[in-house]
Amino acid sequence: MAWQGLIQQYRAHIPLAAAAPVITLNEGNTPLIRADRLAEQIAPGTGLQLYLKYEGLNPTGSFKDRGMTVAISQAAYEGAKTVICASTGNTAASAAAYAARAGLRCIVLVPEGKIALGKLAACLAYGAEVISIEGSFDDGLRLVRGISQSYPIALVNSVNPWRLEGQKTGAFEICDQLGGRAPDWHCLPVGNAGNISAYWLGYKEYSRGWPRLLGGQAEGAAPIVRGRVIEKPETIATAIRIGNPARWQQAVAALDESDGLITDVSDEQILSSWKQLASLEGVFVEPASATGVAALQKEIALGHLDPTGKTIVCVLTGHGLKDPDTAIKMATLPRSIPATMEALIGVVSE
Ligand code: AN7
Repeated sequence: MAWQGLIQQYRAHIPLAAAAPVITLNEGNTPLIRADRLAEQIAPGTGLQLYLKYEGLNPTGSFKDRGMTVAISQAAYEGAKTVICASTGNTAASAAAYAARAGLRCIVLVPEGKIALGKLAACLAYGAEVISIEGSFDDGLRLVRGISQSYPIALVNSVNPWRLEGQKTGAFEICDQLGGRAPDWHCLPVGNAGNISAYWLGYKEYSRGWPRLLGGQAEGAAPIVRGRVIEKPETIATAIRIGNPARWQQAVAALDESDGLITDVSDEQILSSWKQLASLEGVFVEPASATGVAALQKEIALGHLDPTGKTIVCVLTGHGLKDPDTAIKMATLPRSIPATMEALIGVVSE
């Protein structure tokens, strides 16, 4: 049967009431792409089998749709009229889309000047009420947690357990796509730490084996790596510009249980992996999404992770078109030539 979204596919694993409406955009079922050229760059001659779980191909361009289909379905079932979230951008775009589909009012708080253009454009198009706050994501999360306690407004950040119920299905898909087994290592960016927590739930629940988790944080926004709140997080990877992750303890528990690692990578390392993904594999992601790959490269180089003969999955969390500004800033801009054959021949024969 045609794919109708992850609730339909995995309903037996998701504790939604039978009478709950299913608000879906047919999210999930994203490709697991073999990345041999990238593997050869980062671990030559080791037989590393590297795969990319391309979550940017979800309906609003990020992995957030997995959790949002469930959270908005549950909010609609509970009779909510308004949903709210704080966001670095992707949660906001996803909430806005699913809320539109469910006919709910949607309010999103974003950090002023620190949301990528594609995310803002999408939120506005979906008709969300976008509020720019003079502060960080962490300030926004504090505000929406407060307001949802005293007003009849459903909070759809990943502190909402229904979000994880949807996001854990990424682990189910990876196991299925690998022929019924978990990878040896599972690498991903860590911001508010919802996704790493959800993947670990998913692997445990699906029982096809357990990978070791490798989390990557940006150097200027690495509270879990440093073991302390970062008051003013900074990174070019604005999606993970988060200094006090809501699911911090759960992420640490998942890392411990999986015998995993968490490490920080510089913006330069993130952008280098971001560039390699596009130029070696044809996979265009937003910068934050390359953080898992950058963390993998770093840990292999340091000798903390032996890639020999291993199956390793990197989750690419958001699409490249989310952040066109960074892509253009990083690029050599197109050259201009006269519209003549002579000029073109001059270029191709250089
Ligand atoms: C592309 O949208 O927090 O560790 O408000 O957009 O589960 O937070 C985004 C997070 C990784 C980190 N990659 O995931 C938000 C938000 C991308 C992201 C993360 C985010 P979590």
